[in-house]
Parts: sequence; structure tokens; C-alpha cells
Amino acid sequence: MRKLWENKVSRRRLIGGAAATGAALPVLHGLVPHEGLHGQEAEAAGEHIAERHAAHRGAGHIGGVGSVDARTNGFDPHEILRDFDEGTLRGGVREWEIVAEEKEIEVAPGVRYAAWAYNGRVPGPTLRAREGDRLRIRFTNGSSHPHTMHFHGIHRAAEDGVPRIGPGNILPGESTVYDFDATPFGLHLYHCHSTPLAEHIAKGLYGAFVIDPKDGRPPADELVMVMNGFDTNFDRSNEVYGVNTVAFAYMDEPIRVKRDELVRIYLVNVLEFDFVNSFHIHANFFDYFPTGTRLEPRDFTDTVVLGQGERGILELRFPYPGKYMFHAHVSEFAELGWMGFFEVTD
Ligand SMILES: [Cu+2]
Repeated sequence: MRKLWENKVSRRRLIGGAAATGAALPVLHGLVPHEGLHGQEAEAAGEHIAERHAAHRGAGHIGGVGSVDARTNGFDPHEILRDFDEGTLRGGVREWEIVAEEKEIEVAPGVRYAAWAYNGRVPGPTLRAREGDRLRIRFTNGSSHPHTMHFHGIHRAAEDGVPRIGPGNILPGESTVYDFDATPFGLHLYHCHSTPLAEHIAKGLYGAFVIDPKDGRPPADELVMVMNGFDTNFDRSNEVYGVNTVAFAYMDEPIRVKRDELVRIYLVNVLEFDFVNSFHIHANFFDYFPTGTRLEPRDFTDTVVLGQGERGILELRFPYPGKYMFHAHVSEFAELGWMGFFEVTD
């Protein structure tokens, strides 16, 4: 316990000190390789990051931490934003094939993480259905640990994807089918529910699950943002934070949106080890629909705070062109990767 407490304190003190000098971002370089990795690997990664860091100092841009090659990971946070998987309709049933597997991913430049992934991505595919659809998800466990798929929604106990109920834990090499109706409409999530639960979620087995209302929502530029984090040194506290996994992905390359166009953000918090996460937009306000289960917004605000597993839909328009920051208002998370920009053009 003492070690854990010291880690937290040292991490926070480092960040606080760096923020005070206006040099918060380089903390990621100093912090992650040393606390996050061990032995030779740590030295190699440390040198690697130091090189990249030196190269970027000259560039002088705030997110100057190098970049993660999407080809190495096999998924791109920019593509995940607008990638909705509506499955395949067969005989009136919407079907998906999902495979859990072990996969090493890069979560910040030079920082690798031994993840568990649904269909090779973290977060897993954004599954999208319409209220009342019959859903059938064929799940195969291609990893060496037992896993499940637990969907938020209203369904029978046997379809709930928890150990010892219905098919229970799906053992390595085995498959099952989850079969239920899409209800209620809103923004939900799915995740593994095997134990230890925090580990199975933190390793990357989660994804957004959108159920559209029967009559749909107004047309918009729709974006999925899954707020997550990575405990790279297994101390049950995260060293890297982001949206759709890669730290600073949208700092390095802003999310491009059109002036005055309706933007709809499906925001999910799957963070483990931290009780809350948040989303704050600069120079703008949004309508907020908690869990997306009502068609009228509850709030008109610029910041929302979400607990673990909480999610909501944000709708906004950008009236002016330019670059607008968005980030966790938990400053520590922002400085460890959870910040980005929208770039608004005519
Ligand atoms: Cu699992």
C-alpha cells in the first residue's frame, strides 16, 4: 500500500512542479519510460523517447511528443472517431463477430502496452443498432485468459456476460452467442466482465454501444470518444490517458469539423483506477444528453464529469473558424495525454 501511495504522490508532485514551470508535457517523457517500464526495455524506450523529445523541442508545439504510427497498432484514433459498425443484417437480425485477443499496442510515442483487444482494437468496435433490433453477437475468445462480453442495456440474465450465469466465462478457444434486443435507445458500452474485473477492463476489453432511437437523431457529424487510460507499470494507477487510446492523438492532428455544422459526440468513460473523468470544450458550449436516453438535453454547459462506466451525448456547433482545445478538466489527465484540438473550417 505504501508503495502505491508513494507512486501516486510522486506522480502528482512531478506533474504539479512541471505545470508550475509551464513545462507540463515533457513530464510524460520523463515519467512514462522510467515508471512505466523496467530494465533494458525501459532504458531502450527512455533513450528512444528522449531522442524524439529532443527532435520535437525545436518544433516547439505543445503536443510535441512525437507520434504513434497507426500502422503499427493496426488502428487509428482518427478513424475510430467516425467508425460505426452496424453489423450484418441477416433475416431481420443484426449480427457481429467479435474476437478477443492479446495484442501489444503503442499508447504514447515509444510506450508499449500489452493489451487485450476486441477485434484487434482498443477501444473495440463501436457497435451500432436501432431501438428494437434483434442483436446476435458471436463472441470467440482467441486469447489465453477467460473473457466475456457484458453489454449495458436491458436483457435476460443469461445474455449478461458475467461469470457463472448463462454461458459464463468463455474459455480460451471457445465461443458463445449473445442474443438480445436493442433497448433502451441511448449510448451504452460493452466490456469484459471476467475477474479481476478492473484488470480485464483496463487491459482494453471495452467499446461503445450505440442504440439509435426508432426515428433516429438529426443528421450530424458524429464522433465516438472513448476516454481511457493505461496503467503501464501495474501499480493500479494510470500513467497514460487519452481518447480512443493514443495520448495526444488529436493534438498532433486536430479533429477537423465544419463551421456551423452539428457535431454529435458519443462520449464514454471506461477509465479504471480513477473515480472520475471529464470533458471540457474551449470557447464553446454543448447540449448534454446523459446516457443519451432522452431526446431533450439536460444541460447546456462546457464541462461534464463522468464516473466509471458513465457516458453521454454532446451536441454542439462551432460558430467561428480556428483551433479549439478540448481536454479532461482533471488537469493531471490532460497533461498525461487527454487533450486535443478541433480545427474548424468554413
Ligand atoms: Cu476479460
